[in-house]
Amino acid sequence: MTEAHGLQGSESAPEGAHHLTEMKILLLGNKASGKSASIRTILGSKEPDVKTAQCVKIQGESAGVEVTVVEAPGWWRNYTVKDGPNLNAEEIVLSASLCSPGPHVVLLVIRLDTHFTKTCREALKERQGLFLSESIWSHSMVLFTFGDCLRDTTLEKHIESEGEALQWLVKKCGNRFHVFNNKNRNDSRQVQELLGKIEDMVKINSGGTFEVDSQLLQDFEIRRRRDEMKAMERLIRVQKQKQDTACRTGDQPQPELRIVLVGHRHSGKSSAGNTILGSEEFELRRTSKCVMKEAKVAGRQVTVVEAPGWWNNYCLNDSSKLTKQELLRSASLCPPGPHVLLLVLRVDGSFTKENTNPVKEHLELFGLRVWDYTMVLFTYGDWLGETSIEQHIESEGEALQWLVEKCGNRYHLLNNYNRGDSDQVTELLEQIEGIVAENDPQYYEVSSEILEEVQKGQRTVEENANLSMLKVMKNRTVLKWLKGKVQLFNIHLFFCSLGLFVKICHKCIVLK
Ligand SMILES: Nc1nc2c(ncn2[C@@H]2O[C@H](COP(=O)(O)OP(=O)(O)OP(=O)(O)O)[C@@H](O)[C@H]2O)c(=O)[nH]1
Ligand SMILES: [Mg+2]
Repeated sequence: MTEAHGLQGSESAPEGAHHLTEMKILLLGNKASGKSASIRTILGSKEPDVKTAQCVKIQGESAGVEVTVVEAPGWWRNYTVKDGPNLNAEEIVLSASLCSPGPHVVLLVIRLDTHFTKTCREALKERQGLFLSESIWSHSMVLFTFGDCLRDTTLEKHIESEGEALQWLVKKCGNRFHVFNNKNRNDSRQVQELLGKIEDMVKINSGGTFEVDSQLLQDFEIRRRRDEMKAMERLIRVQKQKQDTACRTGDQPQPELRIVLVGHRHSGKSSAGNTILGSEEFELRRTSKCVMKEAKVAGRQVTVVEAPGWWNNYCLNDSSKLTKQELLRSASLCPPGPHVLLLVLRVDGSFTKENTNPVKEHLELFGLRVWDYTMVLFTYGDWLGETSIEQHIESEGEALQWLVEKCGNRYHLLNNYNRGDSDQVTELLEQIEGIVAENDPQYYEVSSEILEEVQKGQRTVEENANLSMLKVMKNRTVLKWLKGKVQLFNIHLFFCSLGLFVKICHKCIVLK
């Protein structure tokens, strides 16, 4: 059984003696911190795990108390607000409006089994800061999850051993904390004790809830509605574009499609390649060279080339010669040229002004015409949940809108974790066929200058590799020769010493 601790210096209400008849709880925490599991523990429900992209409100009864629990979507544990998409920050603030007039408690959910670093603290502090009120801290409590990992130590000792970042947080929450073992849902005492601690806190706060500034909420709601409208307009525009091209092309699929995947590192290029081809063709590990795979997909012969990614935010000058060389080579690997370049971008991160130049510079290596053949391929569709990709584009702001427009308003969303959804691939292929129909020539022709540059670069790389190989071999021969010499010298030294030794012995015998 998990021991429940917390609220140092004050007794929590005894079991079953709750005075509040209604309790509003808001859960905040990074992704996979155990928010949904904790809600199931509180309400004794058994719903399966789903990733929460939007805030979720669940009502139920727990220990005789009417409980409203709201879960705000999480963030990557090391991501500051700026690193995450705007939608995530918006949802966090709007989550408070789901428990009007405000939550009695904000539970900051933290896993016990992973180190709580300073970066984690900053990320959490920034989310609390979104509500623009210091008073949120007097309504906050740390809820540790993974209580089963505590084993034979106490929570107090864990906090002590974790270091300054966690201690700061616990102190900021007025030393209020509690632990859940979400694997042991039958242990109702852990829930009883949590509700007791919340009641005690509410008493200290004179029964009040944490009320978010209504103007702030209103501003967010207005912004949300504006983005929803713009998202709808974009969607209508895209549908019209698709209808127009369908009219021109008919329903005939292209017999062959050639695709190049480009984007920054870890953007999901290999995973997207696998989703498109319908099997694990690409290894999910970094390669410094292009990889080409092909398969029959929905009646078409599809070739996919993955170009090595550049570091996010690296301008062209920062990228290595090899990366640039391979980027250019990717287009020549599917002769006579790719029908489309899919620029892979993740929807679980932000896309700001700082990201535009790196993307532009790397793409324009192919020449300015490249934009006619480029389409944005968003990955991590699972993180969007119910939110449409159009809403993500609108809420993310001008930089992403600029990029999408630069690609002629062509974009598609993939969830690489849902390989069973073949519709997402067929839709993508149809959209690529639309691009083929619009473009003349139908594929991106690699210009002779670029080809020449690629060949020249390749020759230089090969020459350099040969030179390095020769150098290594030469060094090895010299080393071998030196080793031989050292051995000879050692043998010589051995016999000299032996001679000396025999001479000394001889002298000693003579003297005796
Ligand atoms: N949840 C989720 N994870 C994804 C998705 N797509 C990719 N990933 C994960 O993101 C990580 C990076 O994916 P990769 O496909 O290797 O990315 P990449 O762009 O090929 O990476 P490099 O080749 O190293 O630049 C892997 O852990 C994938 O499992 C997605 O749609 N949803
Ligand atoms: Mg890859």
